[in-house]
Amino acid sequence: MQIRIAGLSARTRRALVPAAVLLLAAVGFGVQRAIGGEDGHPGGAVAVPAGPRTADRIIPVPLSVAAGSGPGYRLTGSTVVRTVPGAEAVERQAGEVRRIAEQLAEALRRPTGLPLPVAAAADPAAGGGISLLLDPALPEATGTEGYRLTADATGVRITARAPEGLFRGTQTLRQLLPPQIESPRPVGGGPEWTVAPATVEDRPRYGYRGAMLDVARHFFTPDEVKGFIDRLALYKLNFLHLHLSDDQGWRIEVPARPALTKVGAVSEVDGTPGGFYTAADYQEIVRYAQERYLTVVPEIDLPGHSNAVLASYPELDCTGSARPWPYTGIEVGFSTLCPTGDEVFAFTRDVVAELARLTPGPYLHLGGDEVKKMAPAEYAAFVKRVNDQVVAAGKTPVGWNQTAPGGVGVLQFWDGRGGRDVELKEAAERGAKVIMSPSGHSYLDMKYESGYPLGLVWAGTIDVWTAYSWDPDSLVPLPAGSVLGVEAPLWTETLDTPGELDLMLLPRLPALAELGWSAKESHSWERFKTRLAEEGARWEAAGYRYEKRSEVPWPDR
Ligand code: TNX
Repeated sequence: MQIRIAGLSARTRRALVPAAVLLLAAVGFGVQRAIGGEDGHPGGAVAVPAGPRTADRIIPVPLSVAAGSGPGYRLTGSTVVRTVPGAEAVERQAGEVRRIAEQLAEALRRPTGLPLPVAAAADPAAGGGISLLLDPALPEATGTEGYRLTADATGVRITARAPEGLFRGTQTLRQLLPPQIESPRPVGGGPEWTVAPATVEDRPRYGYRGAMLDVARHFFTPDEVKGFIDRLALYKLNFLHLHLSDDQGWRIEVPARPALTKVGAVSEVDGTPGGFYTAADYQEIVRYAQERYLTVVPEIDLPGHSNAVLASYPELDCTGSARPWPYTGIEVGFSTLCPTGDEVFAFTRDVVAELARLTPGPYLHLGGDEVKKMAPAEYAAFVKRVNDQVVAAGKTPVGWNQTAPGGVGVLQFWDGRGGRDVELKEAAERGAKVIMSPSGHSYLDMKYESGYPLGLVWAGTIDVWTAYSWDPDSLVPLPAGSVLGVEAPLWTETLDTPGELDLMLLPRLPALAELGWSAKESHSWERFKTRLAEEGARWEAAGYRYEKRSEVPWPDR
């Protein structure tokens, strides 16, 4: 449900920003950090090979890619998308495979106008067309997300041990076609729809590859969130973290606590109308994400970042920390829920129960960042109690790295200042797992460079090179095996339209995606930026906005 009055949105006020952004990008101003070394920053122009897209262009770069020879496979009016039934054990997943085939066919039909019917093929060896095959005999190391793709003049074949792997393979297939394949409508006089010949073997480096959308500072409708999911799916991300509450707004209905949405959802940063998700809205987002093999991680930020809760239930404000409501500024750290007492934990229990009920995924994020008005012992005790409620509700708690003293088992690293990195290491030595979201590299709300019209700068500026040039396993010294993966948070204090999200996301999200998916040995800024340069045409075809950063050798630069 969106509370938004047409014409009053801050979106209107920002209408002039895109022009300014393009202008600034065109002038190519900016201070680049000086870095030496052969793979240094930002490098000069690199020639982008002309001609059809080839297999070495895929982002994130696959485990192994061999470009084939010959003309590749051309989609025609007689191309069929086949699902190939395999062993009995996998037949149970036949419905899921069929859905993946339908999704693929639908995506390819839109730009090509080809019929691309989906059919079950009796014979796995039957050539031609595009075939999707579950094959439990693939090496175990393939895992659930790995896949093998071969494309030659006779057809395209994707095999995987699980449906998820087939889906990831279909995202690679999209990238083997010309960029216009991303167009949501028929491409008149379009190109030949040829899949580049290739053999790809692929599987991810990390099991957790996420992005976070802050729907609290500015609300985004379910359809807008679906658009965000589309972008993540293309780069093989598998977690969507939704930041559902903060000082400026509470964004999910909790029937036992109706004031949270009656009062706490009415506005957002800048004072524009806010909004919230009903249970049905949220479940629709979860379903849409699931169909793209992304798991939703809901976050309720406690005990700080809680002004919207305090406005809704003033009795939870025993320290007088609330600001007048609605709160439309962007200061952090002032609000605090009552640290002790039955009422506050009855409240958190109600919220946790509802989120657990609505969320099929394993994780529930309890926030825990930037609490400036609680004694450390009180804070740790608070976190521990909510942590235990999450566990009792059958979910795995996740917290920002400050929650380490509260015993949270999955910690999202964002800020190592003030000895937090040491605290994190100690927690990891006790067995905690870590999701890497270093603010200086992966915060997509940081400006590309100073003077950029959108975003913040408190963690520095993040150009594409900075977003790409770090290693999740070694940025913070942690025991081997502690890192579950990576996540790119997109905070929205300064962003309130999908177009603005895109400008911050593209081209930096693919950098994060490659760090999360691709083998460490394959990381190379020189090669990455050349691959990235080809994505621009795909985003243009898709209607996505992106920032034409000067460190990327776009073909028409
Ligand atoms: C810090 S990162 C925050 C957020 C802000 C963000 C802005 C984190 C856990 N807390 O409340 O939105 O900076 O970049």
